Amino acid sequence: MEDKRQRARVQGGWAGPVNNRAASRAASGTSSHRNQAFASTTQSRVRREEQLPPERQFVFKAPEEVVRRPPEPKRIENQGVYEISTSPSGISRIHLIPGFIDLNEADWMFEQLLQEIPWRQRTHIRQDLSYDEPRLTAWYGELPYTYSRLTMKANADWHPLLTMLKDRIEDFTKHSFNSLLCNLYRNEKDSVDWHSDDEPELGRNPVIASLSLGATRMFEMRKKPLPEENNDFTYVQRVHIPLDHGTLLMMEGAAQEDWQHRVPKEYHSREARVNLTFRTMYSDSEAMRT
Ligand SMILES: O=C(O)CCC(=O)C(=O)O
Repeated sequence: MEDKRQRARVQGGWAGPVNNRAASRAASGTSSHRNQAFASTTQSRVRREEQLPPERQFVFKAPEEVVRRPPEPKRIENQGVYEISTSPSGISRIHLIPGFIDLNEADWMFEQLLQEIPWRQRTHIRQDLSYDEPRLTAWYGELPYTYSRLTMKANADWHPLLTMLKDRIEDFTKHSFNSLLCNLYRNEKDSVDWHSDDEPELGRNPVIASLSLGATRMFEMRKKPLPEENNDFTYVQRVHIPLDHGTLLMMEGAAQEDWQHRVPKEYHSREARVNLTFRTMYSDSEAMRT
């Protein structure tokens, strides 16, 4: 037993008996003595292992480690229809149409919207603190629009260019819209934070048509985590879509129920960008039926 305790277990087999003279020289002597002692024990161990039948030789297997990594964001930049997920609430679909408005037209439309839309700065109140939204907005439609406890009074008089764009988008998409949220990002510091367009007045599975003019900005989407993830977004699926001058983006199906989106601030300077999101708003009782 004593002898056993003195021996070290090495790579699955018992090491040979310690060479006492070499060991005591190694303990008290110079480093070259110590190296010699180490070499001789290693050699005797290798010799011993060579003598073991293969089934008794130790084979090192690294433990299978479960490493969980956040998935790489999927980048969507080409024209097409993309099913970005199929559950838990059904199919979430993105339809991207770069160049929906050609560049020359997009240039004058952008200038006109910049000058002629009644852009307003809105203020939010969160935990009794008020702060300015990091962008300017305007709301068109028959009904006021409430989000983040802020109600926007509707502009009933649509600018003729907005009516023309609404008609063009309706023709192309075969969906009709009665409301429009206009966003003006003055520069790279303007943004919109993570949210879903899931207000009850939009009904279930709303179709949102979003037209971008001006500077290219990244539109980011992230999937809402399952309940067992306790609201932790670390490992959720992500989609990045660069939205440039004249691009139309459609979000459909469960894209609001199962996903959130944002336009983050940028670290490099950006010119202004106008974004128009066309939607359909229902009165309370209509929304209950959709
Ligand atoms: O500017 C954008 O592309 C997105 C705007 C947006 O998320 C919104 O109006 O709800």
